[in-house]
Amino acid sequence: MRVPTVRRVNVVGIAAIFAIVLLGAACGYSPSSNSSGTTLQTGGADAPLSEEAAAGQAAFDQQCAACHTIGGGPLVGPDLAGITDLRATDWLHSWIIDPAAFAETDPDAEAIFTGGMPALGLSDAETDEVIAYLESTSEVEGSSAAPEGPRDLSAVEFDEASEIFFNRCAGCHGTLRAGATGPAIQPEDRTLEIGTTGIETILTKGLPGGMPAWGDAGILTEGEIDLLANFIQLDPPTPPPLDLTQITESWNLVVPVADRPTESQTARDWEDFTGVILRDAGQVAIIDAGTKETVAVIDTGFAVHILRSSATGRYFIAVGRDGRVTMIDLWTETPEIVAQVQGCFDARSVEASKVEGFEDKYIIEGCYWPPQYVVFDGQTLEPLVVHDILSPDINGKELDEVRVAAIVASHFDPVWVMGLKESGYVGIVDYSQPDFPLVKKIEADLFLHDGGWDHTGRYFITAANAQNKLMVIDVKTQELVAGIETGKVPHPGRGANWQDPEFGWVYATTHIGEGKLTLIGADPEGNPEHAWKVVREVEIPGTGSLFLKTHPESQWVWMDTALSNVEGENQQACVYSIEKMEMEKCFQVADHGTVVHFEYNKAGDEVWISVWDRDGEVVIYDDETLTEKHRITGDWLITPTGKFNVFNTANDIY
Ligand code: DHE
Repeated sequence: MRVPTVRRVNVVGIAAIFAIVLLGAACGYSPSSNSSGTTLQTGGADAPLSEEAAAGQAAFDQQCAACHTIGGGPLVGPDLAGITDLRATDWLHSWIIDPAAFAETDPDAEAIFTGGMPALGLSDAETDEVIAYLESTSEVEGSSAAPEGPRDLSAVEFDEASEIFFNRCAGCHGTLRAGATGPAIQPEDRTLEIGTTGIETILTKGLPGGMPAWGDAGILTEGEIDLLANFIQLDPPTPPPLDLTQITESWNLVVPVADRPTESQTARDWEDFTGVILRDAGQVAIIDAGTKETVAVIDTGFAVHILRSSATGRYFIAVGRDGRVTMIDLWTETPEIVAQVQGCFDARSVEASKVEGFEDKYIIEGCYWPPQYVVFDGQTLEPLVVHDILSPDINGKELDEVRVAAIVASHFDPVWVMGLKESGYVGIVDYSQPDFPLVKKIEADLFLHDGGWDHTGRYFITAANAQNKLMVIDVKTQELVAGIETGKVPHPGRGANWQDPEFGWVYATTHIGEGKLTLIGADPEGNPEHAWKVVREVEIPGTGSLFLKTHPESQWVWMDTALSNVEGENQQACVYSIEKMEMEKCFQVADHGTVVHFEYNKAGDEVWISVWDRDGEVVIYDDETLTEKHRITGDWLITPTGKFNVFNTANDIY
C-alpha cells in the first residue's frame, strides 16, 4: 500500500493558499479518524474486511473521506453508498485514476465531471484496493439528508469571522468569494451545498494541492473553524469603499522633503542594500549586502508583501496586505520611514515611475479591495488620484470584484502596466497625462497574477494562472502578442531572462501545479521562429514552485519548491545550468521552515534565499561554486519571505 505523503502546511499559513487553485473544491485528503461525524461504514453486516479492502479503507480515509461519505450524505462530493452497483469496476478504476482524462474519452464520465475531482496519484493496485473497499460497503444505504446549514452568528462573531476570512482566505478566494486563485466559495453555488460539517472538515484537514489544513496545522482553533464554516455559508459583508478623502486622511508625511538629505549620508553602498520582508513581524529588514550587517529593521505594518525601489533606488516602497504603503529613505545615516499612507484595505502591488524625466516622481498602488488604483506623489506619498477598475471580464461577465495583480513600470514610456486579475485585462496607465488615466485595456486571460519584463523591457509577461498560460503584452504597440500554455498554474514571480545556447533569449517560469521549469523563446527579432513558444521543459524534483531567479552575470537559474507537500522538498533549492541546459542539482537549504524566493546581490555573484519560519534565516550562496557562504540568523529574523536588492529592483534585473 502506498504510504500517503505527509501533508505539511506552512506554519506561517498564508503561503499554502496559493495552491488551492490546483483543485478548486477537489477532494482527496481526509481525516484519519472520522472526525467529520459522517457515517463511514466498514464492511457492512459485521463482515471482516479482506486484506485488500482494509488497505482500500485506509486509502479511502486518506484520500477520499474529506469529500465523500459512504452512507453519511453528500459532502463536497456525492455519497458513495452503492456506487459499485451503479458503476462497473473498470469504469470506477478509470475514473479514480484520472477523472479529467477519463471524461475526455467516456461520455458518462464527461456528463458528471465538474473539474472538481483530481487525479489522486494512486497506482493501479491501490485503486483496486479502494474499489474493493467500496464493494465491501455495498449494503450500506445512501443518505439523502441535506447538509447541515449555518447557524446565526452574533454581530461580534460575524466580525471576528470576517477578519479571519480576510487574513486567511480572501487572498485566494476573493473578498466577495467569487474565486480567482482559489475556487468560488459563495453560499448559493458552493458552501450551502457542502454544509457546515463538510466545510469544517476541509478547514481542519485541507485538500490536496494546497488548501491548507488550517486546523491540523494549529493555525485556526476549533472555535475559529466553527465561526468560519458558518460565516462562509452566509452572504459576505459588503466591504466599504475608500475614497480620495479617506486616503488623504490616512496620509502621514513623517519627514518633509525639505528636511531630507540632498546626498547620501551613509558610507555604505546603499545601492547594494537588500530589503528583506519579515512577513509576520510586519517589518522590513535592510541588510548591507556587502558586509551582511543589518542596517535597520523597520515597522511597516500588517503582513508586508513586497518591496519595490524608486527609479533612482533612493527609496524603498513597501506594500502590506492592509493596503498600507511605506516609503523608506536609504540616504539617511540609518534608513528611516519618510511617509506612509493607506490607499486600499487590501493590496499586493506597488510600483514607481521609472522613465527618464519621471524618476522618483510618482508611485502607484494596485488594490485587491476596493477595485481601484491610487497614484501618489513619489516623494511624499500625497494621494493624487483614485481610479475605479471594476468592469465586466473579457468574456462580458459582470463582476463585483476586480483586483490589481502585478504592476511593472516601463523604462521607455511613461506608463505602468498592470494585470487586472478577475477581468483578465492588462491595463496601461499613462502617468505623463493629467489625472493618470487608464489609457488602454488589453484583453489577455483569466486570472492574471504575477509577472515581469522580458530581457528588453518591451514585453510584459504575466501568468493567467487559471488558464495555465503566460500572456505576452507588447507594451510598445500596446497589444497582446501571445498566450502560451506552459504547465499547471505557472507562477513566475517576476520571471527570469537568459540566453539559452540553442534558442537565444528566453523567459522562464516554474509552476505551482507541477514540477516543471518552462522556457519560452523571447527574442522575436533575433530568433523569430522560437518567439513566444515553449522551447524547453525541464523536470523539477518537487512541485509547488513559487519563485525562480537568475542574473546577467550568472550561469545558473535558482528555483524553490516551497509549496511541495512532500516532507523536506519544501526546504530545497534547485539549480538549473544555463550552459548545460539541464538541472544541475537540488539540495537542502534548511531543515526547518519553508525555503522560498531568491535575490542576487548587486554584483550578481551571490544568491540570497529565505528560510520562511518563526526562527527564520537568510542563507547566502556563492553563485559560482554553489556553496554556502553566509547564514543570517537572529531572534528578529521572523518569517523572512521576499528579498529585494536596491540596484536589481530599481533596474528590473531578473
Ligand atoms: Fe504574493 C508577488 C499576490 C501569497 C510572496 N504576490 C505578488 C504579486 C501579487 C501577489 C499580485 C505581484 C506583485 C507585483 O509584481 O506587483 N500573493 C499574492 C496573493 O494573492 C497570494 C496568492 C495570497 C495572499 O493572500 O496574499 C500571495 N505571496 C504570497 C505568499 O504566501 C508569499 C510567499 C508570502 C507572503 O508575503 O504572504 C508571497 N508575493 C510574494 C513575493 C512577491 C509576491 C516575495 C514578489 C516576488 C518578486 O520577486 O517580485
